[in-house]
Amino acid sequence: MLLYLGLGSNLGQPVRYLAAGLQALQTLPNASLIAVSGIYRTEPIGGPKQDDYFNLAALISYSGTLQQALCDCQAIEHQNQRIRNERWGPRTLDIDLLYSPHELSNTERLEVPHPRLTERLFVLAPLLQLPEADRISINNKVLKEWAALQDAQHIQLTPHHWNGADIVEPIEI
Ligand code: A4P
Ligand code: MG
Repeated sequence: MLLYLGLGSNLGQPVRYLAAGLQALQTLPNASLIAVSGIYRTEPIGGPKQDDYFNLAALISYSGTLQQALCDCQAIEHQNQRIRNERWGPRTLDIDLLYSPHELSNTERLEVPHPRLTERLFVLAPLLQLPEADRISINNKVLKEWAALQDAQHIQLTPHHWNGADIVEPIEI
């Protein structure tokens, strides 16, 4: 199945954690990385006062169920020193299952589409850079319409990008 993921980090060296997350997804035997968005620096939404986040979205092809994908993503978070304490608190690596074109889940342990996807610019902006994302419709609105409804949330595209193996900054000439 095709699966859109959202990655976020705001502890330690966030860009390194995002790169480690993508590299780990790439090495999963049952997943392949199809596309990665740009990397955004975003103001924290919710939770305590905390540092800015770095967020990106990725499209993977996954052979398995959504529940198995959640387990795989949580294992990757765990390998990256993710400690769960307060909700919406700072984290080294968060991997959320955002959307799958053919799969739904509506349990407490797993809600796909992600329940807060439509109200967060830090998710919508990177997601909209991925293939076919402009066709995703949730509650009768496409993602661009949801993005236009948001109050200003400060987000900024960084010069970092995924080169297929790592997240790099363009070299200045
Ligand atoms: N869970 C249910 N549905 C899903 C899903 N679609 N994807 C369950 C992933 N997990 C899902 O998540 C808590 C539980 O949600 C999981 O055990 C899983 O069974 P968590 O990652 O342990 O905790 P969390 O991330 O603190 O909670 P939550 O509610 O997922 O938070 P969000 O919504 O992910 O928000 N601001 C900026 N700028 N950038 C960010 O990335 N992230 C958050 C976290 C807050 N503010 C942010 C950012
Ligand atoms: Mg999460």
